[in-house]
Amino acid sequence: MRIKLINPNTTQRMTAAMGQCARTVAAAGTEIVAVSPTMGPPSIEGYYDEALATPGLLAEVEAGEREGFDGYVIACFGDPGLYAARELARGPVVGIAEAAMHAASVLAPGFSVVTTLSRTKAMAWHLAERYGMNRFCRNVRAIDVAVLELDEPGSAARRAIVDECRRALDEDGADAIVLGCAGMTSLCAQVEDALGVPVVDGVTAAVKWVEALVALRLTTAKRGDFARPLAKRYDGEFAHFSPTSAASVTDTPPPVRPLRYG
Ligand code: 5HY
Repeated sequence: MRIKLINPNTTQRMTAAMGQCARTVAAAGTEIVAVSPTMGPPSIEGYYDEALATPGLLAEVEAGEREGFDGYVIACFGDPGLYAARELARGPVVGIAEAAMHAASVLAPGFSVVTTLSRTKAMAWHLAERYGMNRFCRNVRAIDVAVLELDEPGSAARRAIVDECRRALDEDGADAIVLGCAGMTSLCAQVEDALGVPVVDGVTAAVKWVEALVALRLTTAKRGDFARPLAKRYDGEFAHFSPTSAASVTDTPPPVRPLRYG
């Protein structure tokens, strides 16, 4: 199977790091293609960044449909454009916040999110609410390190993440941690070793979730909310985003695959 992992920001070194981590957990028959849009913000650290990252993300999903991808990961903790992407995709589309929160919710009675900037904490709370995770999410904390500083040589990010996680375990009643940034994926194992509790990275959690759904031949429901967008002509710079009524690859039934039960 082929999974497209989309980093909605344009920073290629982050995309490469995510792709590398994704491939360490992918099954033998799973190809991971990690991409970034060519247009948009180099990092997503607020609602404006997120809004302007979404068109490029959706262009990558539409391209993925033409290229025959079986499923998608939206590799940004705000899960930008998730529902719009599901309108375009035939296969499953999973956001890393969604995957990480659900995974943590079956590993512990409660988890805390540790993310980058304080200004994006409310975004994580909104996602917990949207995903029905409020009863599990004990707190959302931030280390106030910029997304693109996480992997800088000599960065204090790892230490800052571990220290904030320790405060979460001591003060929030959390028994597990959700890493609140795709840029933290490479640090997950080190943080978990330091803490001795489950630390969930959304990039790898989302990859395995999409892989499982595709292996079960489960696809996005193409009726109701996630049906293809209604055909209309968009104006101006967005004309090339105009949804068409032409039957697209998403209108064709998924390929028949033997179920992997044996
Ligand atoms: C992310 N921003 O995962 C988010 C993290 C955040 O560029 N990739 C980004 O702080 O919301």
